[in-house]
Amino acid sequence: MKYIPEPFRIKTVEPIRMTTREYRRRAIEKASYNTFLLRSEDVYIDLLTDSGTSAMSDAQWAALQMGDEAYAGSKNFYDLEETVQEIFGYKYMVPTHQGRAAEHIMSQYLIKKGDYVPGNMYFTTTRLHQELAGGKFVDVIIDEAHDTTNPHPFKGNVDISKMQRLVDEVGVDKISYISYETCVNMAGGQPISMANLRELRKFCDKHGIKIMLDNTRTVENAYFIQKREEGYANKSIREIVKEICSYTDGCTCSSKKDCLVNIGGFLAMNDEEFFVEAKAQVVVYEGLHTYGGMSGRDMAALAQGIRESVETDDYIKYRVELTNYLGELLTEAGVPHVVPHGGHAIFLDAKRFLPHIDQDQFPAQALAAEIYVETGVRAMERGNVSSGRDPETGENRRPKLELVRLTIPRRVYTQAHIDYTAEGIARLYQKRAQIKGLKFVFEPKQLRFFQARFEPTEPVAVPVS
Ligand code: P70
Repeated sequence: MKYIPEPFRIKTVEPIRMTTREYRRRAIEKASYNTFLLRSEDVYIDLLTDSGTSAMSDAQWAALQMGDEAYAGSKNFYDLEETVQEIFGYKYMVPTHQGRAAEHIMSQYLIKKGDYVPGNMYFTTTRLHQELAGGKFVDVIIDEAHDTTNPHPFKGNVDISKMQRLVDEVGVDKISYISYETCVNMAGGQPISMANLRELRKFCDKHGIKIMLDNTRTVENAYFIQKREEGYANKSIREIVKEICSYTDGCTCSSKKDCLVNIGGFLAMNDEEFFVEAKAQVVVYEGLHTYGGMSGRDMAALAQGIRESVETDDYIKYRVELTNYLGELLTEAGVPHVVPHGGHAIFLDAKRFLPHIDQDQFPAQALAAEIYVETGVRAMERGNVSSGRDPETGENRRPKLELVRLTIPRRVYTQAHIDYTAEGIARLYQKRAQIKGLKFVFEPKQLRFFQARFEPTEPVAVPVS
């Protein structure tokens, strides 16, 4: 099995604690079978998310000491602005405290009530802000993305014929922009190809439609392009990232992922009018336009993180290949999961793992809970609970993909942690018939997955180890 040794050594350690199965059974009951409600202290290996969970480098920790905490005009803002211009190529940038704040400001400006917003699969916060602005999300990702076994190398691609159909049906005036995500999270961390983006650019130029990038995982996407797409093997990650951004009109970014920081985000664009309005909105919701909800030191660490993410190609290779290593171990053990393996996570296919549980009894939610009890590893549901209810019918959306995400934080866990995780999940797979479905006991109206509470549809038989 191929494993890429870490391109760093460890300078600071944070102890983590192994608990007993009985302890974890009580902990998950207290958390009402929602891994978001577990205490971090009760988790051994935390694969809930790659968001804000990266280990910062010594250079980033040093940058924190250089924070200029002036209310207005912090030098760290200007450094961040220059870094965004240089690495991503956009003319203007407004910092925000995290990605969804950028989505909020962009959606309010670009979407008119009754508009349609096509996108290569939804993301939870992105779609919610589109809906809150009066828009309707339309999925235009290629069909292959909805099939967990399809080996297509660029399952994040947009199906241009679906875009054409939307234009024909509703007219370009009713389309706000296309929301284009790199390494599509909900599809399993699946990349887009440069060829697809180029073709989309042509289509959008013809119809006068803007392309707004979700830039959260563009560096990971660049690695897949370098590895898989003809003509890119000798291009650097930095060049590929810049080329991706060059075909788009602006971006939202959650800096908590590829940009290697624990908090932060930004909104960037080339259109000056949009920039003026974004600055006006950021002071209402975030803070002055030269900090947007971040401290000076946070902006310093972010600028350094952005530079590091593309400085050498070694880092991103190690990062994506570590994820792949987990996927390979699960393949060997016959555990059903999304292929090809994504950049930030391996996604277990809960429909195939637990075929005896109906989707309205939330198999992915139940599986994430049982993985925790079996191993102390925390994962995240990405299925019917995350997808929420259709605002028109009020029914659960029952998405095609019912997944559990094992998300790898950046520069945090070693090969031994990955081995341990894969062994535990393979063991649970052998006992899968004992796992029961769940029902809601508390269901929040928006982004319900974060705080929802559940109980088993029948009492859970404690699996015999
Ligand atoms: C995750 C996180 C955040 C995210 C993202 C993409 C492609 C925007 C954002 C928002 C955190 C998360 C968010 C909602 C549900 C579960 C988890 N993804 N676009 O774990 O950015 O969190 O900074 O506001 O992946 O995948 P932010």
